[in-house]
Amino acid sequence: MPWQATVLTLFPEMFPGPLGVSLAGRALEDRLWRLSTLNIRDFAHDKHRSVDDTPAGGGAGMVMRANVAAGAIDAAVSAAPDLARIYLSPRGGPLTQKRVRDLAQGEGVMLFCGRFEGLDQRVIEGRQLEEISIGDYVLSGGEIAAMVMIDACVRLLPGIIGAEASLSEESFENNLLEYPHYTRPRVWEGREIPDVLLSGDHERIARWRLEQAEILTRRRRPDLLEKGGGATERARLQEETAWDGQTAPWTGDPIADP
Ligand code: 4GS
Repeated sequence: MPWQATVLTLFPEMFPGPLGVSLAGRALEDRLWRLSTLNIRDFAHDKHRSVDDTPAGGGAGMVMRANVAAGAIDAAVSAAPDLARIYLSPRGGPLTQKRVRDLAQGEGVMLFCGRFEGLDQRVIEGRQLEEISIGDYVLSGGEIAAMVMIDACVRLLPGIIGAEASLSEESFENNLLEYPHYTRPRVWEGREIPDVLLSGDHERIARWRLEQAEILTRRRRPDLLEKGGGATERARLQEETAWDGQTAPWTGDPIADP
């Protein structure tokens, strides 16, 4: 069975939306992953099919009803019992590349998209939903957050990106922001591609890129450096240039550190 995303939403017509084009869209056509939506409103009981009600204790806005939400969740779980059960919410733990990697390696995700002020707390607890946030801002609904999560997972599925290296070198896999990228022409509006990138010296290029990544990370995201940003890259480069104790294969003479 391919990786599965089941989205519970009041607006199923929003899907696949952007997930239907480019990398994710092609992969969907190729059946490398599966998308299904459930309309939460189909689980409403009353004749007005209402899904929300006024908040207990008063206050602004509306709350998604527990029984309606639970009906949708239970239907999704009985169709696909082994998916991670997630409620997208700004109260959740932050979505990280590590969580994305783990989710992409599993069977798939069931994503509950909230609208209004939120979902009755008893459903979150009673159905053991994991709350995840895509960032510290407030959306009008969980659908776009769900698309963000699905997109981040799908691009990691086996068979989707050819170049594995382009995945392991990118931001957050190593707690470093990415080094700057360039392509032709060499000069554009008077701005040149840094000479080192045209030198053909792969060792120097690797060092320059690491240095640029570290400068950028220190300036913009010092919190990533605290988490050990760039440690593995520094170790790798160190190893590649650890002349100490090496001997020349042709004479056996010790090699002086250049
Ligand atoms: C997020 C977020 C979000 C919160 C949904 C207010 C409608 C809205 N979901 N990460 N109710 N940030 N959800 O803003 O995941």
